[in-house]
Formats: sequence, C-alpha cells, structure tokens
Amino acid sequence: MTTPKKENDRRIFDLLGIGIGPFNLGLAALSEPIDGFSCLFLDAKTEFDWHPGMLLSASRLQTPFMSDLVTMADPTSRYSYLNFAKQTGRLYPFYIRENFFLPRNEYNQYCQWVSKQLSNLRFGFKVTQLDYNAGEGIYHVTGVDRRSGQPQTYLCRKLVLGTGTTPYVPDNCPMHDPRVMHSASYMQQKTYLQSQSAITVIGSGQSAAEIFYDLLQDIDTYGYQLNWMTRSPRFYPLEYTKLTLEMTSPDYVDYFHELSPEKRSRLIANQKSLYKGINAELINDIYDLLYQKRLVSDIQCQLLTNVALDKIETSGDKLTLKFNHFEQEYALEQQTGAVVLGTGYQYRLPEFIQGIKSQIEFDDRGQLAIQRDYGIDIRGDIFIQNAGLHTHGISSPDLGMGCYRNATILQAVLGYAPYPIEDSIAFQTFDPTKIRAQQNQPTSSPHSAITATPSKTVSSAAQPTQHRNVEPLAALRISPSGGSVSVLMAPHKEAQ
Ligand SMILES: Cc1cc2nc3c(=O)[nH]c(=O)nc-3n(C[C@@H](O)[C@@H](O)[C@H](O)COP(=O)(O)OP(=O)(O)OC[C@H]3O[C@@H](n4cnc5c(N)ncnc54)[C@H](O)[C@@H]3O)c2cc1C
Repeated sequence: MTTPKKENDRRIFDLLGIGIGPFNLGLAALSEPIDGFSCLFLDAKTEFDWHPGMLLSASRLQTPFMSDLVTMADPTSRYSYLNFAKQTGRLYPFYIRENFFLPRNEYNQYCQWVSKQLSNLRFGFKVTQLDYNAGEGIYHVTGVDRRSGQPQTYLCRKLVLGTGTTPYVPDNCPMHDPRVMHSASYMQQKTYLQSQSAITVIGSGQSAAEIFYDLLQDIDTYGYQLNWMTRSPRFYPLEYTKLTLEMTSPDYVDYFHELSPEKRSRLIANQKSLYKGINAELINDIYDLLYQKRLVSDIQCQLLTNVALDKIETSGDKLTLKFNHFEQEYALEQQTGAVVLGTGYQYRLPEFIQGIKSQIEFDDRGQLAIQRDYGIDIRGDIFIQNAGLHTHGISSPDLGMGCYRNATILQAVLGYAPYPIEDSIAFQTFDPTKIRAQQNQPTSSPHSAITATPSKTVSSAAQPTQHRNVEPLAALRISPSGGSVSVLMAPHKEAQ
C-alpha cells in the first residue's frame, strides 16, 4: 500500500473502501500494485469470512474459478486463484480434478489467503458515520475499533461502499423465536435443527436447495420429518446456457443501463431464473437422494410448490405455519419444530450514510441512481458495489463481473484505466441500434481493437506515469464476432 499523503499533518487516503466482502477485497488486491495510490479498506468483522453460515461441505461456487478476485482484470496478478493453488501445493490436484467450480470452502480459504497478504486492509473496524468537508473536498469516515472500543476517523478523497446485502426476512416471520431462522445462519444452527422432530425449509433458491439436500442426507439417522415449501410454481433451475451467460457481460450492462427504470424493473422481474434459480445438477442430486432414501427407509418428506407463507404461529410446543396455495386458493396448515427461511438477501443503504445522504442521487422511485461507472453521488466521488440489480442488471451480485466493475471504478477514480477494460465480448448484439454502427466500424483485427476511453474524473492523487507497466487511457475492445456474426435478442421476450 502506498502511504497516504500528509497534509497539515493529517493522513489523507486517495480512496477508502467500506466493507471487505469479495468485491472490495478484489478492489484492494487490484489497487495495491498501483504506485502513488493510497487506499485502505475497512471491515467490521475481525477477519475475512465469506457467508460462514452457508459454508456447507458439499456446496460449490456457481461461477468458475476465474471469477476469483483479480483474474478477469489481471490474469498475471499474484492474487489469482491459480497462484493460491500453486503456493499452497494444490495446483496439481486442481488440474487433475478437472472441475472449474471451486468448493465454497476453498474459495473462502483463497480469499483469506489474499486478505492476509494485503497491507491495505483493516478488520475489526465498524464504520458508523460519514461526513464531508466541502471546503477541502475530504470525507471523514468515523468508526469504532471492535477490540479497543475506541472511535477513530479516517480521511479520504474517494469512497467505495462494499457493505454487501443483508438477509431478507418477510414481515410476517417472528425472528425473536429461536425456532425461526434465516438460511444465512444455517451452519451455526444445524445441530439444533437436527434435534427437532420436523424441519421446514421455505423458498426455492440455491440456499434453500442446499439446506434441504444437506438435511436430507441425515434424515434416516435423526428420523426427522423434512418439508420444503415454496411459493414458486416449480423448483426451477438457474439458467446456465452459453448464449444466456452472455447477459453477464459489459455489453449487456451497457444495454440494460440505457433502458428506462420502468423497463429495467420489468426485465429484472422476468429474469429470476438467470440469477435466482437452483443449479440444475443440485436439483437432480436432490431427486436421486430422495429416490435412494426411499428405497431403504420410510422417510417423512413433503415438497410443495405454489404455497405462500401467510403466518407463523409460535404459541405451543410446535410452530404452526399457515400457507395459501395460489392456484387452488386453498389454505393449509403445517406443524413443525423449526423453520429455515431461504428467502434471499436484499440491499439496504447503510445507516452511516446519513451525514452525506443529500449528496447521493436517487431516482423517482427512491432507489439509488447508480451511474454507468458505479458512481452514486453528485461529484463522482462515491462508488458502490453489488447494489445495482435495478440499474446494471443480473451481473450486479455476480462474482465473475467483480473484476470488471473494479477496473471500471479504478478508471473513474484515477482518470486512466490501470487494467484494460473489455467493452464488447458477446457474439450477440443486445442493442439493435449498434448493428449499423458495428457494420460501419473498420476493424484492424477480427478479435480486438483498442479504443481510448474518455475519463470522467481525474484524480489529483495518482498519475498514469506512476503506474506499473500498464498503458494509461487504454481500454481493450474485444469483439469475438469481429462484427460479422450477430445474434439479435430482445431480452424481455423468451428466446425462440
Ligand atoms: C451463500 C451465498 C453464496 C453465493 N455464491 C455465489 C457464487 O457462487 N457466485 C457468485 O457469482 N455469487 C455468489 N453469491 C453472490 C455474491 O454477490 C456474494 O457472495 C458476495 O459475498 C457479495 O460480496 P460483497 O463484497 O458485495 O459483500 P459481502 O460478502 O456481503 O461483504 C460485505 C462486508 O461488509 C462489511 N460491513 C457491512 N457494514 C459495515 C460497516 N458499517 N463497517 C464495516 N464493515 C461493514 C461486512 O462485515 C461484510 O464483511 C453468493 C451469495 C450467497 C449469500
């Protein structure tokens, strides 16, 4: 880390990151080699730990290992997964395993390995307040050291909010009752859950499916009844076909961001199977395990779709769950010992933002108006990670697009692109108006062209010349189609 400059005996960082989940950890790893650029990343946790309540032994990443912290921006970085595998003696086993999808536990170990090598991270520091000194153009980031309980304030010129999403709990769920829990705390509650005579899992996303599968493995050992209820019309798979995966791309972000907020919100509602479904492989594993278990014992299992949870009654020894079946308009009740809510996660603007909220831009619906370069304020000083499902589309929570977003944020902060940014990778064209432009564009090479990217903000902090061996203001434009192949797709309609 480059030491922050001292002004009037105060240390002022060029950039402060709040929250160290995978996205800001990736930004820290990409920032560290940049000469003359001082940054610090803060996290309330005492160490990096990725969704510890969902580190099930059989779970794996839903994105390939190249969705690590740095590779898609800089494949030569020493913070890549492959370097981690090499340094920890795992490269050959990884090679022989021939599986792109890392166990979730291994991804966590990899991130912890990176976090231990970076000098620009500070754990155990919870940010509680942000203020802005307009005269100096400096942000004051105040928080509390969790070990000492002492307050401290850091100063910086730019900010990146990476506080992640929080578990979503429907209003009608009494979380004060210890028998009702969110999937985010599953591993901590597993022993308790397995002591119950009946367990109900609600929801049909990946987390709910993984928990159902995990509990199903032991159903005959513990003898509990296991129920899986969802309001979705079916246990639907995550769509993972290649032309659809092209919608997790800079091209699609461009297209999506240009649409009106109304159109974007309609689209996102129709794209659930692209980011919320269950791995098809896991759905089949669940089926096969149900089949095997039924062969050897009379297991008690109930799977029901189309049922919305109306109420959880907590009086009495058992919980009473009241559901409504959508299609039949039929009310049903279920007695159970404990409930696991696989109801997902949502973004909430952190409380500490209050002091600078007037500088943040919101749309007519009160949602964050996130700019194309992930900026959220009037000056272009504050950037945000993983909060733009409504502005940047399905790639917002995707680990595979983290490097792209971080390279884009760095370009906006520094005024030059320290890492080349691909702006066109898809074979298909999402925006029909671009076809004519592509046809008229001379391409020197069928696979690449260099375009200069105009910079929005020029940092007083780091200068292009100070950076290592990366060309300033260069953005790589890669078009695999070379302009000759074009698959037109209107994403709001089913592809035929
Ligand atoms: C169980 C699970 C599995 C997933 N698997 C995948 C996958 O395989 N592939 C994929 O593409 N995506 C996956 N995702 C989605 C992906 O977006 C998240 O996994 C990822 O963790 C998001 O990273 P983040 O950096 O936004 O935030 P988080 O990982 O949520 O981290 C946010 C951090 O901010 C800190 N923080 C919050 N408030 C403060 C504060 N006031 N002061 C200081 N620190 C603070 C928190 O302590 C936390 O460490 C998964 C999500 C879940 C829940």
